[in-house]
Amino acid sequence: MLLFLSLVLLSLHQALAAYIPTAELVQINDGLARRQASSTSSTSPSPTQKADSQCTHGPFTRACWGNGYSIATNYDAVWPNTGKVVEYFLDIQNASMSLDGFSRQLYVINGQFPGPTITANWGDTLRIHVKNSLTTNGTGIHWHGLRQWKTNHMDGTGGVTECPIAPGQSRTYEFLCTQFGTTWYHSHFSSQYTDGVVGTMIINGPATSNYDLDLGAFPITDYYHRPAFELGPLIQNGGFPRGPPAGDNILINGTNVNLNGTQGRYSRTTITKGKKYRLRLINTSTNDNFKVSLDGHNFTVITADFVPVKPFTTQWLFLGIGERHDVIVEANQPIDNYWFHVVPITGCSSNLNKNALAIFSYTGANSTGLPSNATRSNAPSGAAASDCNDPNDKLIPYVKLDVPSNYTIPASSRLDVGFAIVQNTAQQTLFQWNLNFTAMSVEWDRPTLEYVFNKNTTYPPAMNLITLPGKNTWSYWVIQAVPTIAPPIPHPIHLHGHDFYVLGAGTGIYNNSQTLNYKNPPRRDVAMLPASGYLVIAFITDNPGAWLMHCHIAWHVGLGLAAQFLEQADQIPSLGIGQEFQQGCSAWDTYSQNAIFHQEDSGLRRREIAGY
Ligand SMILES: *[C@@H]1O[C@H](CO)[C@@H](O)[C@H](O)[C@H]1NC(C)=O
Ligand SMILES: *[C@@H]1O[C@H](CO)[C@@H](O)[C@H](O)[C@H]1NC(C)=O
Ligand SMILES: *[C@@H]1O[C@H](CO)[C@@H](O)[C@H](O)[C@H]1NC(C)=O
Ligand SMILES: *[C@@H]1O[C@H](CO)[C@@H](O)[C@H](O)[C@H]1NC(C)=O
Ligand SMILES: *[C@@H]1O[C@H](CO)[C@@H](O)[C@H](O)[C@H]1NC(C)=O
Ligand SMILES: *[C@@H]1O[C@H](CO)[C@@H](O)[C@H](O)[C@H]1NC(C)=O
Ligand SMILES: *[C@@H]1O[C@H](CO)[C@@H](O)[C@H](O)[C@H]1NC(C)=O
Ligand SMILES: *[C@@H]1O[C@H](CO)[C@@H](O)[C@H](O)[C@H]1NC(C)=O
Ligand SMILES: *[C@@H]1O[C@H](CO)[C@@H](O)[C@H](O)[C@H]1NC(C)=O
Ligand SMILES: *[C@@H]1O[C@H](CO)[C@@H](O)[C@H](O)[C@H]1NC(C)=O
Ligand SMILES: *[C@@H]1O[C@H](CO)[C@@H](O)[C@H](O)[C@H]1NC(C)=O
Ligand SMILES: *[C@@H]1O[C@H](CO)[C@@H](O)[C@H](O)[C@H]1NC(C)=O
Ligand SMILES: [Cu+2]
Repeated sequence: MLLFLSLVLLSLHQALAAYIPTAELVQINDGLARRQASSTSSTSPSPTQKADSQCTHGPFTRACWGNGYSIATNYDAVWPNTGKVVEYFLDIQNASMSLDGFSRQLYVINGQFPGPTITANWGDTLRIHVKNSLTTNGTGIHWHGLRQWKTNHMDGTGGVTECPIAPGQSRTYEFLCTQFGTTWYHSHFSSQYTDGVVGTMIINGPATSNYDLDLGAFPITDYYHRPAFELGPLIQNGGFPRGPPAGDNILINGTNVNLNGTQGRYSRTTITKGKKYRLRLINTSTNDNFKVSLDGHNFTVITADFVPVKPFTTQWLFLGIGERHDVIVEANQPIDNYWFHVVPITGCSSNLNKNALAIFSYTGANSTGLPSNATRSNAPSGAAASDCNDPNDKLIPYVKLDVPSNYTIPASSRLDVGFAIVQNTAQQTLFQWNLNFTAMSVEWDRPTLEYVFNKNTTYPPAMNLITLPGKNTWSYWVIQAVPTIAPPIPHPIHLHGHDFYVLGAGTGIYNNSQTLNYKNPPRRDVAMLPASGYLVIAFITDNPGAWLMHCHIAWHVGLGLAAQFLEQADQIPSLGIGQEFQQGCSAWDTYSQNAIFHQEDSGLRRREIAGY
């Protein structure tokens, strides 16, 4: 009883703390003023705004949410549970499509690319039915950045948290939206997402800056005219000795004109002068890092991945693969058409040497016309053009959380990134990327969770498994790109199951003398490991499960650049996730016995060298 009471008091306290957004952010409104103003724009009359007593979410009170939740809520600790179930049906199909004037076979969701935007509110439960209508591939959907608190088996990572979904089979993924913001979902079955199995996700919640309208998700990706299942083995067998091939195009919100501009179409977004818009930028690339900008307009950045940040303004914004930034765009320029630029960064791994364009059209401008040169701004030059680091010093989380600094990172926490060329038993040359000297490879029919359920701790070395048995223990890692064993390119490092803390990133070898930021460092689920540099991250072991950590360059994870953390394994059986897991594996076992095609890469690598 006493425990119950103190829990109630604790949550009341948290709710109240969450209720009062810190003032620097919102110019809050009263009901009357809100009705008078027509826009949140600073160019229209903007009376001093105050939140109503309920702190209701609205254009002038984006920091509010309701029921005691607001932008000040630490969603790692507390979140609403609306009891509402939002259901989606995703059918993964094999279809011939032309996205940029070039027709090819793609694997797409419900016949569209990108797949449908999955939308829910903070605290809703998503129930998503995924059907595999492909005939010769398994599949599985990973909900990128979703914490999957106590629902590790919903993480959609074949060979780690599930057996792939066999052709003709379905799986229902169900999980609570404890976070809010913008993300994407994609197949984690080898490099299948490169061939189209990608969609966007929006979980509505509060924001650190006001805006009138939400333009929704704006995914940007490199695009290949050859299938990933053709390129992958070539890359692995040394067919491209100087690195993976350049993409053929960049798709912005699913479309673009072809390289010579003769076919296809530009993405066009309509905006109205005087309004402020929220635009959700998502980098869903396979290989290329970009910078983006909109001619004549600034971006006010309000999130880094899911994590709300103190707003900051910039003209050009870097976006690593898997990274998201929600930005506010104020339509405060003369009515016209404006180019939106996507510039691959030469200093990064990007091989594309072509910039891509989309159009933002003001209402009243020629809705079929192209922007005139007069409005065009220059692409970044000099150092800015080759800088592919995250703007970590600007990514200041709105909810301030610190990391204990009374800890010296031991040498055993260093995970080296390396590259190797090896030969398998068939005397084939194989390119590998490795983390801590192992190129990870999973076995689709023996996912990590199966080892856990069988209490089998004889993990093959190729699983690259790191056990984290402690509960609520801080875990610190130095991801180190070693110049002598790896080509000097940056890697976007992604961790499942956590928003991690970015304590530091820089060039050179980390040796405990570099300054780390323990006070409210950036938190996010993807961070750039600089070329020949280090990335220091931390997280708390508060989410039992097997969580993959990998480079999000699809070719690199395909060649093994990954490890997995097995967190609090002894707690996993009590999560009650065993039965669904077993059903998926039975269906996969039946299919895979007679399958025509077999695993060619990490799954995430070539099977014959698993165990290396
Ligand atoms: C897609 O369709 C093509 C042509 O019918 C077929 O060759 C291929 O195996 C199919 N792929 C999958 C994954 O179902
Ligand atoms: C997936 O299907 C494609 C053919 O559509 C095939 O080339 C590839 O090997 C298949 N991959 C796996 C792992 O089944
Ligand atoms: C433009 O590119 C397409 C392939 O993307 C090609 O088929 C076409 O011939 C090219 N046209 C011109 C005028 O170069
Ligand atoms: C992206 O494309 C979809 C589908 O065509 C469209 O509904 C949406 O408005 C576009 N988003 C933006 C920001 O232009
Ligand atoms: C996407 O990420 C990749 C790899 O980190 C990067 O090369 C590319 O520039 C990013 N794209 C955008 C639009 O920022
Ligand atoms: C963009 O931001 C810069 C620097 O803060 C500022 O000088 C400029 O006026 C802004 N431009 C627009 C169009 O808001
Ligand atoms: C709008 O742009 C199209 C394409 O450039 C052009 O053909 C048309 O004449 C323009 N319309 C007006 C009213 O300027
Ligand atoms: C716009 O600029 C491009 C590149 O600088 C040039 O090729 C083109 O002729 C210009 N167009 C106009 C209408 O000035
Ligand atoms: C670090 O400090 C925290 C309290 O701030 C304490 O709980 C923890 O035990 C300390 N850790 C070490 C390694 O001294
Ligand atoms: C444990 O896993 C290893 C590696 O996959 C396997 O060889 C062994 O048979 C398993 N042991 C049991 C008891 O299942
Ligand atoms: C890294 O690899 C070494 C050598 O295989 C191993 O001893 C060590 O435990 C690994 N590190 C972690 C964190 O698992
Ligand atoms: C640690 O690294 C820094 C930066 O590369 C270097 O200046 C310093 O000499 C190194 N210290 C030691 C003890 O190796
Ligand atoms: Cu990489």
